[in-house]
Order: sequence, then C-alpha cells, then structure tokens
Amino acid sequence: MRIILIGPPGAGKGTQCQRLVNFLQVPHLSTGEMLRDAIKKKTAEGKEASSFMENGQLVPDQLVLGLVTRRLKDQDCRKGCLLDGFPRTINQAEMLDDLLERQAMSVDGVIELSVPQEELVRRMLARKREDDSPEVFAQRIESFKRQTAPLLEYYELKGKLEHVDGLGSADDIFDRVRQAIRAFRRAKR
Ligand code: B4P
Repeated sequence: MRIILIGPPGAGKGTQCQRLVNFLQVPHLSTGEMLRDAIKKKTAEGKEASSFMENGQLVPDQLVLGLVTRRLKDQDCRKGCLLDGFPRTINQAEMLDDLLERQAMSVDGVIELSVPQEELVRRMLARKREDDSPEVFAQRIESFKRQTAPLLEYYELKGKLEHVDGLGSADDIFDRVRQAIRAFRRAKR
C-alpha cells in the first residue's frame, strides 16, 4: 500500500510511521528525515534546504521532489511505502500523482492526523529539535495552515482521506490509524 500522512508539525506523523512500518511491511519515507540527513552530510541539497528549515519555511518543491523521486525508484518501494510529510503543497501532490502514474502506481489512502495547537506546542517544547524554537515552530504552523492544509480538500475530493484524532497515547492513536488502513483496504477491493 502507498499511504500518505498529513498533519501539522509535531502531530506525530513520524511516531505513527515507525509503528506502521512493521504493520504494513513497507519502507518509511520521511522528507523531514531526508532533509536533515542531507544537511548533516553537507550535500548541495542540504546546503540549499538548511536556510528554509532554520526559518520554519517549506523547502522548494523541486528540491524535495528530487529526493522523493530518487527514493521511490528503489526496489523496496515497488510494493508500497509510507509518505511522511510529503506532499506538503498542492504542487507537490500533483507532481507525486504524475510520478506515480508514470510507474502505473497510485496513492491508496491519506491519513490526516489532527492535534490542537496547544498540544503541538507542548510536544515541541518536550522534543527540543533544532528547528523547534518557539518562533520557528510558530512559522511552521503558519506554513502548514497556508500551504499544506489545502491538501486535505484535494484528497477528500478524490475520496482518499481518513481523519484520525491525534490526541491520546501513541498506541491508542495507532489503533485509530489501523482502522483507517482497514478502510483503505476495503475501498481497494
Ligand atoms: P518533519 O520532519 O516532517 O517534522 P514534523 O512535522 O515536526 O514531525 P512529526 O509530525 O513527524 O512529529 P513527530 O512524530 O516527530 O519536517 C521538518 C521540516 O522539514 C519542515 O518544517 C520543512 O521545513 C521541511 N520539510 C519536510 N518535508 C517537506 C516537504 N515535503 N516540502 C517542503 N519542506 C519539507 O512527533 C513530535 C513529538 O511529539 C515527538 O517528540 C514525539 O515523541 C511526540 N509525540 C508523538 N506522538 C505523541 C503522542 N501521542 N502524545 C504525546 N507526544 C507525542
């Protein structure tokens, strides 16, 4: 299966994907992780991405698409994958649709993890990642509302969206995520 997780920064996309990897037996593609890795390795892409990430902005679509395109060509992605934090703009979603279509593939389902802003801030303060200062985090929430939230309607109109309440223990949320996966499986039959 090919599943996308969408949610504001700190919603727990990465946390749920770690559990889903075992459940679905497909690789986890996190664009946030790919970008942090590129920055650590000081690649040209990492150098370009760092100033955007430091300011809580989305990195340019073409840069992210390049990373995802390369990864999706790997053999382990043939049977499916978890897309964590990608797409994050309508443009990225359209580019992903084109990319998958050329390989006779498609997205099976999209999970929206929703978490109230006060809880996101609480989690961010507990996590202490480099791009988690309160100012940068506020900017990332803004980017989510402006650039990523419109994707929910994009996938809703395609009949591919399931909403999941992202409040509670990670295990309880995972139960809800599995229910969403069951709905995608039923729709596929
Ligand atoms: P990401 O790495 O995707 O970061 P995120 O949205 O903050 O994380 P996530 O929702 O996965 O939260 P997590 O599980 O860690 O992106 C970072 C940056 O990269 C972006 O701001 C952007 O600049 C750039 N980027 C990435 N993709 C891009 C794209 N496609 N286009 C352009 N730019 C892109 O959970 C957060 C914390 O909460 C953790 O500490 C966790 O332990 C805790 N937590 C999780 N579940 C919990 C629960 N149920 N209860 C309590 N705490 C919980």
